[in-house]
Amino acid sequence: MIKLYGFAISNYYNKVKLALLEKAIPFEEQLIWTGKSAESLVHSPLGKIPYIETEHGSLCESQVIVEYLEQRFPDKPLMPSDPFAAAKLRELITFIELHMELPARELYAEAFFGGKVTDEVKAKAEKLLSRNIAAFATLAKFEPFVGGTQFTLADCAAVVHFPLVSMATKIIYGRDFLADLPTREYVKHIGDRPTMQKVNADRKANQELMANRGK
Ligand SMILES: N[C@@H](CCC(=O)N[C@@H](CS)C(=O)NCC(=O)O)C(=O)O
Repeated sequence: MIKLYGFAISNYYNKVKLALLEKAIPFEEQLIWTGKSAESLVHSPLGKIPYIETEHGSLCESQVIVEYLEQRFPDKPLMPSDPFAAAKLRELITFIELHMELPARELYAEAFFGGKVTDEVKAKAEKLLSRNIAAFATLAKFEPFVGGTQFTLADCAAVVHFPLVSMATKIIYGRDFLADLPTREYVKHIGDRPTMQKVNADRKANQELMANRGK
């Protein structure tokens, strides 16, 4: 049985969890609040979550994990068999994660965790996000899924990352940088799926658990 390590507030954790649920792969969740324990560092040397344990060993990096799941459990495919069509979806995932979520992540300390981010960091992220989101808009389809007419691994990424990019930019700059894209409707539409409803319900429960931890 696959074991998924991490916590359900994490967007990257939820990306993997959504793929597992969509593919109906049996799995167990193992709640860890940090990937920095000595034991976790063996499985995820950068101390990041999520990671999974399989009977062959452990894997970290969410995209590596979902691609492994896709190959190992070919039933209920979340990627097309055509190499070019699959590559176009990976292109979208790279844009969303490397060029949108990662620059937005620089803002999370202030946007979500009560910290402070320097004006320099804010200015750099603003520049990157403006350029990168405009570029992404030329690639994304929303027909109704981010890569076309089928739900794919690109949706597992998009639906967990878009809300954070929107919220962080709204809080820090007073403007949702994704406002010109139909991401709200898209996230709502994916939110109707029973799999996403479970991801969201577990995320809320995990948020409450986290809030009560210090009490
Ligand atoms: N590229 C990684 C990113 C994972 C990631 O950034 N996870 C966050 C939680 S959402 C984390 O573990 N942050 C702690 C850290 O970076 O030290 C992936 O795709 O799995």
